[in-house]
Amino acid sequence: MNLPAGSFQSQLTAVAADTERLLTELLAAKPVDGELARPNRLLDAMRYATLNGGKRFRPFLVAASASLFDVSRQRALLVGAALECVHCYSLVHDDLPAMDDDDLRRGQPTAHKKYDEATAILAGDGLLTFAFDILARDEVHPDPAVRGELVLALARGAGLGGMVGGQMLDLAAEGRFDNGRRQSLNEQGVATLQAMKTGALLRFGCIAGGILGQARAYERAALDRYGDIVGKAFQIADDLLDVEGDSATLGKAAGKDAEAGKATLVAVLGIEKAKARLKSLVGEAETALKPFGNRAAVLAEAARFVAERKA
Ligand code: GRG
Repeated sequence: MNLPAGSFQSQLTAVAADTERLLTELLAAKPVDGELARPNRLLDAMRYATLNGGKRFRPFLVAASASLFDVSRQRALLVGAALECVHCYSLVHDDLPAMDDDDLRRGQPTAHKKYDEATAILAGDGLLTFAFDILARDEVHPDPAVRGELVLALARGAGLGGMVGGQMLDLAAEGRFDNGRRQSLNEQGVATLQAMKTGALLRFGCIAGGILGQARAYERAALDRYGDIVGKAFQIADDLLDVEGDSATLGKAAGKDAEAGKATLVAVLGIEKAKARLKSLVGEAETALKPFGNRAAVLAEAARFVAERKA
């Protein structure tokens, strides 16, 4: 698949700027229909958690997959903004003392450091709920069945059998429960944990374009496969960065996984094998995208970006 040099980066930058604008509008001070008030401190913390320079890779996945089916950009951006709200909530809660206990996120104090724990918990709750508020809006799609499908898919990706479930498995593997006994996981166990914790939201980003575009079953299946592969690659790259990256570039503490004895594929396979796995996943991503031909070149490039990212 061929793509003019720099296309992926420029599309990512454009989606990031549009998402920032849209989230700023959505999180304005004025209450919308059905709301009584938007308390200042809560709104401030929700804005702090979302409008702070994330890569916006998930909204990019929605925009790029939606563009395969000529979906309007505004609709894709709204779904991307909803997904980003869930992602940002998960980061706020993941940083809390009861979870990863981090002081730094995206190069800034974490939400509970900037505000306080109660405010950070409520900001996360507010963002999670807000995601579904966005998806339920008429502007997302005129057909309520499409909106319902998006709501269901995001709920499944974010919840019990997705990200939240994956986080629970992660904490158990770390030895947080059961008197500190670590639940040792084999390669398959680690892969399942990561597909849930990290992969499920990325996968939603990829299939969302197919839902919005009312794509055919084989096209949805191809996006689902691609999303699964990108999720795996994203997590291996993240684990490698934790081992090899530095905190200044990452904007968060490095080296925490080994310190916490986290279940990662890098820990199970070793660095060299993990790197080889990452490389082969990039090839698998290209294969998954074959049904779309050159129109999916930017998604293939995105898989390479995930594998090679430095932050
Ligand atoms: C607390 C319910 C709950 C879930 C936590 C997000 C998460 C699940 C754990 C975070 C641990 C972690 C670092 C996972 C690796 C994948 C990941 C979410 C990385 C951060 O995503 P990026 O790189 O971040 O897209 P930006 O800042 O660019 O948005």
